[in-house]
Amino acid sequence: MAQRPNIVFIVADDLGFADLGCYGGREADFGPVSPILDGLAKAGLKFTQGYANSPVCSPTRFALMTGRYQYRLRGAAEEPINSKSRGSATLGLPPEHPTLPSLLRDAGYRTALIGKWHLGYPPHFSPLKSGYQHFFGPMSGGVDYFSHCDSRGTHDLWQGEQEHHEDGYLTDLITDRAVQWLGEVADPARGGQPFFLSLHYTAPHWPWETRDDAALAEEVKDNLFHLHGGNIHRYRKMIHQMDEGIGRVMAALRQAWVDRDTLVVFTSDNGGERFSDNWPLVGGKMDLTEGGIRVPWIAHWPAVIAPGGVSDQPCLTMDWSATMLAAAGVAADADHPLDGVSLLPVLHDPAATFERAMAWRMNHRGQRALRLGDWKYLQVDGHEYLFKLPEDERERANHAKREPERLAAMRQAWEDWAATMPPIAADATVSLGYGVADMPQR
Ligand SMILES: [Ca+2]
Repeated sequence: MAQRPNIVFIVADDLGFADLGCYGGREADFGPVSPILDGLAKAGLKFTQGYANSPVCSPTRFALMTGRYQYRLRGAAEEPINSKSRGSATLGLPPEHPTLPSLLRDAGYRTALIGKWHLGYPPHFSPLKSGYQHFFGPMSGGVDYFSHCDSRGTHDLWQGEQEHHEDGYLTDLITDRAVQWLGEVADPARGGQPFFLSLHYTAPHWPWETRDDAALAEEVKDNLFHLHGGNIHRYRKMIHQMDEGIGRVMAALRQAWVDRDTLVVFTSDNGGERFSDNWPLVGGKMDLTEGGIRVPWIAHWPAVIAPGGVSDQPCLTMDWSATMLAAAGVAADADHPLDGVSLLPVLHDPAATFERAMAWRMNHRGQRALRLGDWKYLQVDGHEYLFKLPEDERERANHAKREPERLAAMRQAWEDWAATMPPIAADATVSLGYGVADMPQR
């Protein structure tokens, strides 16, 4: 049997489709925003039609952990899980549910989550209860980069299930811990015990703080959404400082002589927020227009992936969960079959694309979406749209009235899919950080 790969799965938080240079992003005033990630894309495979399972944080993370449509779990109906859920026994990832890390752990992988969890609070939920052997990071959806407090002012940095206090800029602390952990697991990995590292940065999520902005922590402590601050310059710097961290992680893999046999995947949990560049897409976080769900996907694995590839394979977050299990030679749990489809054949041969229907729904604004081939069905606030994406990624040319039969067929396909999922719970919440009273919409 071929050697099982190590896996490093990197998630950025609220990073938009075109925020990285390799996805068409502009340079910052200090130069290229993401030279490390651009280099990974160049040396690996870049996906142009990759999506997040949801346009908001925690639902996407449910899908990543389970390899299944997140709608199957009650906690994922929260858009997103908010800090009021602390103490809830319902709103989180049930510990008994098989997960990507638990399946890999049971197959002999060493597992760690370094970074954001956002899938429920202890004592009922935690990374250690769901398959990770090691955890360092915040449990909630957003924390200050310096005080490590959430939007209600509660300190939220953890080492395992113990609260942990440490000074430092969270992006750098996450990088430091990742490099340290890789140092510990590299030798066993070469000896045949591979590792799985989930590296979930909180960057470039609000508040708008770079490494040099410690003084802002006091200013934003009562308004972590930071509605009076931020700008594209600071935002790009936050991405850049995460990119630097990823560079240090890649260097650690090289120094340990495990980079060739390590699958590194990079993505974002949802589309970009207020300072993001989602060009040419419309919408952002919380929207099922492309800007809310289309995200970067970069895969780097020198032993398998030829450099410089670009793939138009449509894919979703949960497909990558299936891909990682397939790469490790690990089967899904029989009682929890995957909705995700392995992309391993595409990693071996980027030309080996296949058809992939993908569906979404949101409580927020009653949104529904289905992508099949070139076409996308979309419903927002009761209005229906039909777009031919390769011709119009910006979703401005609405074919709904011109092609009523196709519209009806795609609506029916969405209904058929939705009938296989539990309905949205009546008490599910939608949390918006801001509205038109805070800043004008387009
Ligand atoms: Ca997010």
